[in-house]
Amino acid sequence: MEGKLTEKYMDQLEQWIGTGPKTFTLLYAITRDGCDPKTFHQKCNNQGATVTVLYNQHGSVYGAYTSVSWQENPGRYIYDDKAFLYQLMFNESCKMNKFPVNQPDKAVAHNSNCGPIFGESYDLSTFHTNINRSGNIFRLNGNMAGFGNVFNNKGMNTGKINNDTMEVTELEVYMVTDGQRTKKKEKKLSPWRKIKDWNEKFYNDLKEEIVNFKPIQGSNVSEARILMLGPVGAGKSSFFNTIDSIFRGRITQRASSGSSEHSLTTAFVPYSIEISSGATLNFQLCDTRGLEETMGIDVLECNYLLDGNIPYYYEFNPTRPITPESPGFKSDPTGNDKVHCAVFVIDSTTLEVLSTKIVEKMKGLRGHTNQKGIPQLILLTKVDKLCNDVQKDVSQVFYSSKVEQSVDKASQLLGLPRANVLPVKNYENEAELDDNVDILSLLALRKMLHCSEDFMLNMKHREKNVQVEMGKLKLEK
Ligand SMILES: Nc1nc2c(ncn2[C@@H]2O[C@H](COP(=O)(O)OP(=O)(O)O)[C@@H](O)[C@H]2O)c(=O)[nH]1
Ligand SMILES: [Mg+2]
Repeated sequence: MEGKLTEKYMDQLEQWIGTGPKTFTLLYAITRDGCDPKTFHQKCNNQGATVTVLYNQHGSVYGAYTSVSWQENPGRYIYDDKAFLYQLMFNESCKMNKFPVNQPDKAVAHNSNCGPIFGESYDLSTFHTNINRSGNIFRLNGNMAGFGNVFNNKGMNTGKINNDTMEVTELEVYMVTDGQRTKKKEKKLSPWRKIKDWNEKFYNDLKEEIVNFKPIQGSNVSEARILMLGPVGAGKSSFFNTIDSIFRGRITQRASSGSSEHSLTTAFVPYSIEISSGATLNFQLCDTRGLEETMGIDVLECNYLLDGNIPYYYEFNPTRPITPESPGFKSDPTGNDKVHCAVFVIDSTTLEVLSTKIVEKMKGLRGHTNQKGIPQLILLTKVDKLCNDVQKDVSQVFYSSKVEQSVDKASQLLGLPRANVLPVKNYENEAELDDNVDILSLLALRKMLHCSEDFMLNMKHREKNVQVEMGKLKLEK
């Protein structure tokens, strides 16, 4: 029998264990073998390193790894400095966290009367009698009352790991041995866009890179200004909310999103992200009135936006576009006011039916943006709606041919390179964050910051060259 642990989660466990490729062999499953300490020991003793995986009815997956063989005796703690607790899913969403051991001398407890036990009284204990099944649920009599005693709980409480219940639908123990797995067919296919290993480390590195982002020195810019442009309902506000949620650690809704025929956002709103330390990140995502066939912002206004002429919180009025005489119009904008990266936001499910008028409008905007040398990207939203596999698991996005086709189409539509088309799935109906959604959005944001950086560098060099030229002219006089 094969277990329930998917390739993706084996990849993550392998990375956490950190000593090269691993194979996972199912030794024990309570749905198959019964939930009983005796059977657990019969199946799992003397098998070397193992990983214990618990699955509950709320869609949470968590457990622990130990590098030491299980034994019946001696009924006391065993030293294991490589042991860790972990979670892989919470409430149906991908949530990858490793909780390393702080006191290795109390990492595991071996006892003939108990199932797997980790930590002191107890970070995680599973069961200590025979447990009968009720329906498809096993009410384990262990607990996580001591979560954080021996393992570093990273400040999290058990509510966010096991939903504060020891009811499970399955508990599996896998033997972990060195060796390359023969991966399932889907994984053998190569992705259409290659990115680094999709795991917790990559996630943390991405986040750190974005937190540490600083505009190019000497460019006189204090933060990157990213302008989002696109039809109503494309997901501009939702993208900001998604990024904000990632850095706040919970779902947030600072930008109002929803459906309405005309644009919900009628002003020019620069959004900044504040992280838990109180620091503000060095970029702004600017939300605008949507592009509409007749109403919405027009090309001239967009030109002003790109040049930094339009004041913050300016209310667009489709019947009366802004002019240099309008109150607040910034006639002498600095490099800081300028837009450093323009992002066309397009709903991937509407690519086929986008009206030619809107496409023409976007192409017109692209022309202006090009002239100014401002880098342009396409944010292709709602890719979850294109492909079932992606809807179930966003980390499959670069393996999905439907998403790939959509990226190709978007790239052709606006005449931008494929690499500039960034597929995303925004939070829209979720109650909890999902690490895979986060990774994909952070990838898109990082690309926006890289492009802004390129533009700032060009701006800085241009300024320098202009000054040199002017110096020359003065000398010649
Ligand atoms: N399934 C799905 N829905 C999305 C996504 N992004 C946005 N939405 C939904 O699309 C609608 C319009 O989004 P909104 O952010 O208000 O678009 P805006 O007009 O461009 O600001 C809202 O109902 C969102 O919940 C996505 O990536 N996936
Ligand atoms: Mg909006």
